[in-house]
Amino acid sequence: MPPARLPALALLALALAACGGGKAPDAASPADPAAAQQGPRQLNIYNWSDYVAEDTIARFEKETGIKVVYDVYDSNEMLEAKLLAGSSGYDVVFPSARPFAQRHILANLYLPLDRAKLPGWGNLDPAVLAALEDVDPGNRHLVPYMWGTTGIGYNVAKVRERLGADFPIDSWNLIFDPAVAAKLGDCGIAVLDDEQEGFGAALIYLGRDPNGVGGGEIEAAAELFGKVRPFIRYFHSSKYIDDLANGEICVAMGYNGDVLQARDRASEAANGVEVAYVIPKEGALRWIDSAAIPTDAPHAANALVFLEFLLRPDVIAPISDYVSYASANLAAKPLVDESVRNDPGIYPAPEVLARLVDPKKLPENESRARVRAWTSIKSGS
Ligand code: N2P
Repeated sequence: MPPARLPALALLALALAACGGGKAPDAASPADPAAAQQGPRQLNIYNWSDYVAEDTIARFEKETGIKVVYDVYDSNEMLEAKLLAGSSGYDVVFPSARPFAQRHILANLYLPLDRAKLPGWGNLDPAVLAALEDVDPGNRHLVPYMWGTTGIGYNVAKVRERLGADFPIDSWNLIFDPAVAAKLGDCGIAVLDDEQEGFGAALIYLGRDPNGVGGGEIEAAAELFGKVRPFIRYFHSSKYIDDLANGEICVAMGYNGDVLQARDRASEAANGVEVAYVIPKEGALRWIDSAAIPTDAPHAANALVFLEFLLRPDVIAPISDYVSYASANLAAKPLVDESVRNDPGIYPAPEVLARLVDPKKLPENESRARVRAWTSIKSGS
């Protein structure tokens, strides 16, 4: 079944994941490849929601005979909480590079990869590997998966109706200018429930460094959110996909591929809703998500089999097509659908790429202060 298209199932999966249900250890370890062929042929994957194609998991199970337990999350914090609690039971997880995978590697939460088991490694884009070098020196732990941006998804007709046909839709002002947001509040503005994304976008809109520390960044972002809080319908990191597609909301701070999936869902449903994605002119955060094997993975050998599966161009290209994200697999690019390759929301033009900012690992006390401030921003207190 495709978890990517079934929010109710996804929720169930989250609940099951919370109970740690359904996972049994076997004897497999990366040091013992033969063990991958024995014992329970299982693999426990914890991935972002809406992040594989409909048939990806079934295809892997059919080809390898390994049974997959597939759970989903919609924030790095959920993944991190599981990893830090220990014994998550997961064999493959997909953290964003900064600061998450970076601090997980420092905390020895991931196994070094056995490259001998990953002959497809050479398919990866050297530029993406280089961009991860500071996070994962020597690219020892992370297999880069997809990368993208956090920008604005919107309902073309509803926004135009409220702002006028000539109003340029190219700025974070849709969310952060109280005069603009006030006009859109009635049709619904959604914001990611993620302090890195929330602070990042607010600081970029203010013309400040999203990684800035010690210059009153938290206060400035909180003040900005305070002005538009009455117009924000909710903070959530995945609900906006269906809501945009159904016309339930008209603006969302969102991940590029998720917004484009909303666009595709609307057009498949032929419901007359047109969804578009824009990387604001002020700039946006860029992120890179990777696959990694937790140190205590019960089926680590099977995890390597799955990572090698993902490294195959014939596997990753259809995933890219379905989820509307750019993969880190250079060899797969010619196989990716032309409409995806030519979509500037997926492969931005060089001048847009130049405006993207990588989040950085902030000092611990700053991260904690942001988390606290984010809670009050959301509650409007
Ligand atoms: C997948 C969202 C992944 C992007 N639905 C956030 N890193």
